[in-house]
Amino acid sequence: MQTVLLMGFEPFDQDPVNPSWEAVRQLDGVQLAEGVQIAARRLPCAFSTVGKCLTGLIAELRPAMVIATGLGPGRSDISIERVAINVNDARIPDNLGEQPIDTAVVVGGPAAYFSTLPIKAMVKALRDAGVAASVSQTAGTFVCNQVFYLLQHALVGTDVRSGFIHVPNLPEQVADTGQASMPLVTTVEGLREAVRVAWSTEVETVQSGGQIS
Ligand code: PCA
Repeated sequence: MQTVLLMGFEPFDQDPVNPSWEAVRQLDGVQLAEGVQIAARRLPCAFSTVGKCLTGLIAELRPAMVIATGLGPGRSDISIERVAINVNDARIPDNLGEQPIDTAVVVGGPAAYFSTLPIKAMVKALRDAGVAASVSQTAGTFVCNQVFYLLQHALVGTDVRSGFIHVPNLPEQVADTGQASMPLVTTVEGLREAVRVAWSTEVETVQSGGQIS
């Protein structure tokens, strides 16, 4: 049996829930193809502990593909991230009260890593399935970007594909602000399709996912 490791985050910034974990937990055990199963795991939202957790999961599960997900407050669609950068610059403290500013994720590491997932094929498949999705050019500079960078750093040179997806808030999280949101059922279906396509796509789709600025 091969494993696709799919991760979501614990709540942060005083939110009682994190839709990334609420969604991926529903996909735990889902069979993607014959002999391929999703294992869903939750990550801590803390700069100092999340790396150990990530490498521990990779060592334990020996996954054939890894996708991490997190909440992107304000995102209006399933955002397939293109690039992780070697910078921590926290606007708010993490769940352990740490707020690194302009530190490296990996001292001496490359400036950035690209996702090794077929990000254009994933966006196309989600849109074809009626789920709003786009390529995102930045995963931010908080814990999600750190995890994305550490993930790509850990798997560079292997044939294990990996990447990161940001998901929107749940409607109930933004009832008082009117920010963008996506119902949980849509996020779950979007992530299921994203993982399925990431697993089964051998040749990336050629289609613009760019932005002017
Ligand atoms: N989102 C945050 C960290 C945890 C999460 O779900 C981020 O985008 O960095």
